[in-house]
Amino acid sequence: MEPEFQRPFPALTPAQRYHFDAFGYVVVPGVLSPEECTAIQTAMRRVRDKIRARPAGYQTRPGEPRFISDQPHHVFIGDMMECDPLFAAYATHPRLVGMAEEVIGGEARIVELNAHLNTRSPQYVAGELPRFDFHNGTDVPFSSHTKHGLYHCSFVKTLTNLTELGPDDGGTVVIAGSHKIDLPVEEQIALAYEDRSLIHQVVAPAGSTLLFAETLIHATGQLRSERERAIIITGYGSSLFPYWGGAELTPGFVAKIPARLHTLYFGKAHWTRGPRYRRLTDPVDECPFTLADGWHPA
Ligand SMILES: O=C(O)CCC(=O)C(=O)O
Repeated sequence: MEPEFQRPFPALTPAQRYHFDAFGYVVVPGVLSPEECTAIQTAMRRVRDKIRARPAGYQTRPGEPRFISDQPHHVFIGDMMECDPLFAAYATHPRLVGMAEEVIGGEARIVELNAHLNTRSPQYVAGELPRFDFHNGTDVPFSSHTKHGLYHCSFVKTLTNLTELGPDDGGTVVIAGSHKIDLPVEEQIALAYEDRSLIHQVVAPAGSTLLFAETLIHATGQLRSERERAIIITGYGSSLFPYWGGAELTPGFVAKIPARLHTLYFGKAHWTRGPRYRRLTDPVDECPFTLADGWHPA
């Protein structure tokens, strides 16, 4: 019999869980090693260059990646699951799945996998207070619940920065605490611009993961430095969610997915969502998972 999908539970320390509950996000350092960050970044740049080299009018074939957005200073890559084994390994990284499940409060399925490579925008004006493209992915009353006093959200992202993020390097910005506030998003954004201490920005070493609830209002930060930012993001939903990350996976790829990952890739029907709940003081499961423990399709 095939072994079960081993992933940590709880995946966060009590302090990390408390931070997540208070602010709607937590930054977990050291999820990927420097070598893993370099390998994923190299694969992302290779994919970007390959897409850019396509002839005009190229029709993307099933299983091929595409740009969701293509600007000289910013590419947003979608449909990337099949084009490099490292991307699938990232989406199935046991520690990241464990973090997502802890927030969901049940089994996760992958709903999207994307990457961004960006440099300073040509619209950047030094000294001007930045405005951001703030949004959230789901609304508070529909996607939130609590258990044992802890907040859960049925749509979660694990966003890992593969490059160092200093204060000028465009780390993700969030409106802290907005994951629990059932008020119009536009009103909350206006208030955050009035009191910018509500806007938190990710400043973190490469290999850190921003784990956040998609009820949290967030945006790409303002990149002021000369550096390129590289991030990779998996969206996970409760197991009864559909996949909405672009084209369907190809039958050839689907045939290779091991049985232990079927719920993670395909979800499952009905409300049998595999509840997984912790209490705040439960200690973190310290089992050391690396990218090598993710699934690398041959
Ligand atoms: O670029 C970023 O830091 C944020 C990405 C984002 O907005 C998203 O994944 O929904």
